[in-house]
Amino acid sequence: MKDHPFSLDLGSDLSVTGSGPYDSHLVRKLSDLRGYFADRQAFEELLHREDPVIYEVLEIRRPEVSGELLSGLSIVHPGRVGDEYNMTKGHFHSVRETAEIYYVLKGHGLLLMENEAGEWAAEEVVPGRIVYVPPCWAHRSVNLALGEDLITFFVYPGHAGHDYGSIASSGFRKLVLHVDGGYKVVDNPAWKPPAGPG
Ligand code: S6P
Ligand code: ZN
Repeated sequence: MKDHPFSLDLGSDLSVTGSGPYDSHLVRKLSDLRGYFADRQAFEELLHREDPVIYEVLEIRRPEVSGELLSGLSIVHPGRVGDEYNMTKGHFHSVRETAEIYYVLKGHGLLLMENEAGEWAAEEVVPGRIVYVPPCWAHRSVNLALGEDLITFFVYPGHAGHDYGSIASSGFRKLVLHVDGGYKVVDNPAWKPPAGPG
């Protein structure tokens, strides 16, 4: 873990294979994402043929306490499962009152967001754009470019934590599909309200 001031060069450290300044490297393959894509049949057919890496996360480790900032690179590889673009699992922060910033370095994508009051947002991004994810909004990165990685640099509070369970059981309210040569944000027919406490 880095505990002195440090700097890094995002311009030259984009390569996942290089040693880089990152402390951890998380790889999410298709088989890790069962239940996340809407077209279950397309998922199983693809998985039967291969188990591609869908996304990777490179993190700069710091203590997970308030006052710290956690940061790193999120890399969503291009591809689709059925008509649905490759995407991250998506999550709320366990401590709902924590925000996040994404700075887009490469590619073309959507930051899909929703909150528990039923609002949703889809910010289309290209390199140079920043997305501010407010406290209490779940967020997911979607790669819209079929031939290129979507690479973002993220920063969020050290004590935020991750709640994957809510999205794993309810899904996002919206799906991002490839339709007629472009993308379309549509209602998720399988979305269900989160189970209440108890
Ligand atoms: C963490 C931040 C990102 C995501 C990454 C992968 O709060 O939002 O680092 O972890 O984009 O997405 P996910 O939903 O699998 O964590
Ligand atoms: Zn987050």
